[in-house]
Amino acid sequence: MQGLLILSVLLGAALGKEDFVGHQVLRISVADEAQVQTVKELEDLEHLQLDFWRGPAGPGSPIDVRVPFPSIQAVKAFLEAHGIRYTIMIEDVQSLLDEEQEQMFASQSRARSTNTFNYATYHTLEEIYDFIDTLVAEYPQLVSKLQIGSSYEGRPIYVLKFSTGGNNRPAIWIDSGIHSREWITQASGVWFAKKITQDYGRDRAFTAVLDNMDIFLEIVTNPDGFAFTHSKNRLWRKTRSLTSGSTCVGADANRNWDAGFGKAGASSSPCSETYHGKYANSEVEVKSVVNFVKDHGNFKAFISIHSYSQLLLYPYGYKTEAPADKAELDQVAKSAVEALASLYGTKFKYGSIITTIYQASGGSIDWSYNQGIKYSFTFELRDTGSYGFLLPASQIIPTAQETWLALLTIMEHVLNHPY
Ligand code: 0X9
Ligand code: ZN
Repeated sequence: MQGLLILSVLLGAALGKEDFVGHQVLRISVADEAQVQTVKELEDLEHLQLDFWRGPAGPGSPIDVRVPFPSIQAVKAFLEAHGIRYTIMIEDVQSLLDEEQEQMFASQSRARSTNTFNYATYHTLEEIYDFIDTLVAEYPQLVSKLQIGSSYEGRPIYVLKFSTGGNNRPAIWIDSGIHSREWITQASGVWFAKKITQDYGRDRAFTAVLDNMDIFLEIVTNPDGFAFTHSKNRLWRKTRSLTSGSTCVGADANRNWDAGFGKAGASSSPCSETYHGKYANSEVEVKSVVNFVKDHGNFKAFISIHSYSQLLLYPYGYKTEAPADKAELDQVAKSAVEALASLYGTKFKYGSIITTIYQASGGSIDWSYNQGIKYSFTFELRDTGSYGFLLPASQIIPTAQETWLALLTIMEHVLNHPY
């Protein structure tokens, strides 16, 4: 095992991957609004190169931030000087990355069928695209692959269509991986795809869903970013588009939708992790979904899967006004998180984006909701910060299983409440 670890570290270095040696993830506990503002001052100091994994939101909600080794002393001194409490959540980010690489390396094998595919490890883009083709070949009556566009760097963007017939049936949209570093989401997407083929005709409730509705699943919504997380920087979040006049790459694809675009809760700086992009739909990965969903015209639910924090959220993110369907969405969310918790006891909070986390403008589910797709939800999967985006592969299957119960709850509700 030690040998494998050394090998993977050397390999990372040889391939010119960004290293995170000595980087820590701090959890900052902010007591009041003044402390929130103080932490936001830190966010504006670009030379510190801080990477906010969670928040800042309001007083009482924890802020998780990755601090590069050279900034650690300064950040800790700043927090202490202001009387702001913090704990170390991750001592050394690189050691988690090394373990992840080692785990992937130890379990690698080319699956010839989706039965022998290893759902309990993380996979590359190529492996996921191979999986998609294998699944389609195995279940041609149930699954087909649609290419809805090409990424900025020219990779195909695929959506899996699960359908038992009919003509443009009411449909459920599910996307994962719009933020490329949220690896648990693409891994869960792969598991959902297999689950659908297994449960159709066997699970009574799910069979009713698929007998009446189609499901469209976009597993890798940001393929350029995902490829980059494997080749160069495990913690890449944005797209990989170039911005003229800036050396910084990419836009936040969950700030680029035409819903409160450019309002508070997104950044106009191309170097920010929440850069909204040049204009709404400037990112082809967003525009491809927008075109597809509009052309289809019969989506009844739109579900975007993110990580982490264990939340189930509904609109809005860009404004405080409650959506017209708030009472119903809240009820559905409550039932969904109860179903989720029933399997392993994992607790999710639920509510609107802006009241539960923070103001976020240009988000996908605000757009879909404003398009008239009533059942618009965002999940933030495991965990609550012990590993954050670096969730161990041993949690992939349990995470996907519990999330599926919540998805099923939503889908059944959609089926039983036609509109
Ligand atoms: O900030 C985000 O985009 C999401 N959190 S994440 O840590 N995964 O980046 C929250 C998404 C809220 N949803 C929308 N604004 N649609
Ligand atoms: Zn995300």
